[in-house]
Amino acid sequence: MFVLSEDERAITETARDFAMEYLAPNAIEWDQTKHFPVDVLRKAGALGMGGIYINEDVGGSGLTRLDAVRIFEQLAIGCPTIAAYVSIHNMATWMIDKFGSEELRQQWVPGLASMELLSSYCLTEPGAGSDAAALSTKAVRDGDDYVLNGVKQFISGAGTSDVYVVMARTGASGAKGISAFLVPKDVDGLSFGANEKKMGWNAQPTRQVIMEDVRIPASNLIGDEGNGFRIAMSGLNGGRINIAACSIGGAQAAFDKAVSYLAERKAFGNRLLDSQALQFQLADMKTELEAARTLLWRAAAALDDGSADVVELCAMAKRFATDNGFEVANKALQLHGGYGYLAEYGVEKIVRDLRVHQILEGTNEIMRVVIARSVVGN
Ligand code: FAD
Ligand code: 2MC
Repeated sequence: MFVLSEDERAITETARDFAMEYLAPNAIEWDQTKHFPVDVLRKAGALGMGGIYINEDVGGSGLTRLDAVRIFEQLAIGCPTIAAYVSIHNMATWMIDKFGSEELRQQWVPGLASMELLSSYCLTEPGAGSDAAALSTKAVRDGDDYVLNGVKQFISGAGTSDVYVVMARTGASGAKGISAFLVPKDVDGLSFGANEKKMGWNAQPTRQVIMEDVRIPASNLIGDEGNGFRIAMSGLNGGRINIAACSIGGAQAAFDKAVSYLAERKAFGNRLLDSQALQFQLADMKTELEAARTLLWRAAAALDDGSADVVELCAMAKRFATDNGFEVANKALQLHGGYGYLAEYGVEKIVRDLRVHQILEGTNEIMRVVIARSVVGN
């Protein structure tokens, strides 16, 4: 697992080359202008990055979760925000491929895998975030249709995405009353809130998704009625390790910038890089990144193998990589002195982008809830 085959190396290099050519040179400007680069996403799609672990019969790349986390790390070296959107798109697309009917798969997944179509994942609501099973968006069966009413909060890609994977209540309260639906963008009654003003993740939109008597065919149900929460959580296992990979990539970029900066910067008659105090900081940062990456690969391999402990391993990797990724990026900023605080050096953007990884796809407190359950057994 730790020594990459020739194919695995080629896949990682393709992602790195793409990130260096299309993401890194534009990341600061996209952050400042709040530009969501759909044209560049389509280029990623053409390289197979819209359906990384999607089945090949519907246009996916058929790769492993281990391949995916290596790809997301490379993309995030170029821009964590764009890498993270691509990861959410892969998660939503995978849910349709894995749990959707043959008809839904054939109709939607080829366009999503190529990123001609973009997708969003809609679980969170204004009144239900961490306690996702308390969601209140309703889907009521009416003949051959379902009619959806409710509001989803903080939806990444909303307003631009063509496809919304929406978790809504079809039954009693709690997790077992939830179902998953594919809601296309052009349906009547679907609208979007204002683009939120955020600390980071500025190169992708975050909006409410508002459903007022949205009518969709019953065939847009993903999986069975009452299975939506489990489907949503299964998607998030992969989502969590992918976000972890985005933190490692962002932190690696900030670390590399710090090393280059210290090699250039002179103070007290020497290069700052010659200071052993600073070298020790770099040594610890490098160790933390490598430890996070090792745990991440372990969790990804568990997901590939369908191991019994996959849920807690994904939660551990998400918690550990997003906390340490943020800390490493923040230390890299400090090592740049005052220049680290300036936008043009690109480090403060990484710190702002990585901060939210500790909050979304399940807060790091919720990751501890999940891990602790595996300890105490409930
Ligand atoms: P709350 O659940 O209200 O939590 C508040 C605080 O209490 C947190 O610190 C939390 O950790 C803590 N807390 C809550 N319960 C417990 C507990 N039992 N034990 C210990 N501590 C607890 N959601 C989507 O569905 N799709 C998206 O695309 C999406 N994109 C997002 C993009 C951005 C930029 C942001 C900021 C959020 C996004 N989210 C998305 C929502 C995100 O998943 C939620 O914000 C997150 O799950 C937390 O929910 P909350 O904000 O309601 O916080
Ligand atoms: N993988 C597979 N199945 C899971 C699972 C997982 N990670 N977590 C729960 N389940 C199943 C669980 O096994 C149970 O199934 P069954 O009915 O067969 O027993 C069912 O789901 C209900 O689970 P719980 O009883 O554990 O549900 P509970 O209400 O206690 O909540 C908790 C579980 C807190 C872990 C869950 O609500 C949670 O993960 N909250 C955080 C929400 C979150 O991550 N939001 C992210 C939104 S997306 C985002 O931010 C983006 C940027 C895209």
